[in-house]
Amino acid sequence: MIAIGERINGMFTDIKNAIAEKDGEPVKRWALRQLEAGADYLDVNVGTASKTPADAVKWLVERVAEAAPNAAVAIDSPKHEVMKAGLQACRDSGIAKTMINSTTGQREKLEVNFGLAKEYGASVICLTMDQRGIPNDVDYRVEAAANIMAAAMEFELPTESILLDPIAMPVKHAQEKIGFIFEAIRQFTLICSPPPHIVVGLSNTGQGTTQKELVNRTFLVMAILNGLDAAILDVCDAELMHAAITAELILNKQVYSDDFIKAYMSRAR
Ligand code: THG
Repeated sequence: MIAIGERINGMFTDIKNAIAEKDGEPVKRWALRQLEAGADYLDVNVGTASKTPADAVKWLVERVAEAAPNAAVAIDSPKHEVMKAGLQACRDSGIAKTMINSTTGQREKLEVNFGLAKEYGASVICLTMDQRGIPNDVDYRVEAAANIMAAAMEFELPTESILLDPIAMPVKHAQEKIGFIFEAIRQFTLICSPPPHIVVGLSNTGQGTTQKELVNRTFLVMAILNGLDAAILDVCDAELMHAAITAELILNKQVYSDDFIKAYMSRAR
């Protein structure tokens, strides 16, 4: 699984305060802690924590690079100027492996973000929605996904550099629609060969529940069975990571050894 650490996000109070006070320590701590816990990428999201998000994302990326110059970074923003500033900051501070999180499937957005992907050699998370808004069923998601993959081919981006996101929602508020996500994931795996990666923002699902760790963990295992191979998640939740690793093992995507958790953690990244 491609594990994308969710924790450097202005939605969390410590990161919000760090941005406001220009205190790099919490950012550096979370960078190292998440990498230690098995993160392949660190998601960097200013959110609403700053009135000058392009400056704030640059500052966050620089702090991550100070702590971990070999880390891979996903810039998480819907705003073009923030995305561009984040990718440029990665380049300037020596971070070689980058990801765009995210674009929608709207033609203008794809043109802009696929252009950035080529310019910066970044992979791209694509939300499977377009100008029609948040998806409510399977067919819309799959149609958006097919359009995205056709555009990726047109822009000569390899399928391995695309991550389709079916847009996970909270079980608490959209219980009857969760099944759509699994069906969409199954259909995404059939769109082209080799298939693109498939990712969700996992913590969306358990949001607001009293047992969010259990909800997130169970959802993740079910999604992996259906073809999910990436997630933006709490990599520091060891039970969550161990469940994901074990699900992949049972599905024959990891080689068994008596120490399979340790083997996964020491994998090349
Ligand atoms: N898809 C993509 N990117 C995404 C998302 C997605 N990025 C943002 C988000 N969704 C994924 N990241 C998070 C990070 C943290 C939380 C949820 C999603 C989270 N919320 C707490 C909760 O669940 O209760 C509250 C946070 C707090 O402590 O204030 O943990 O879907 N491509």
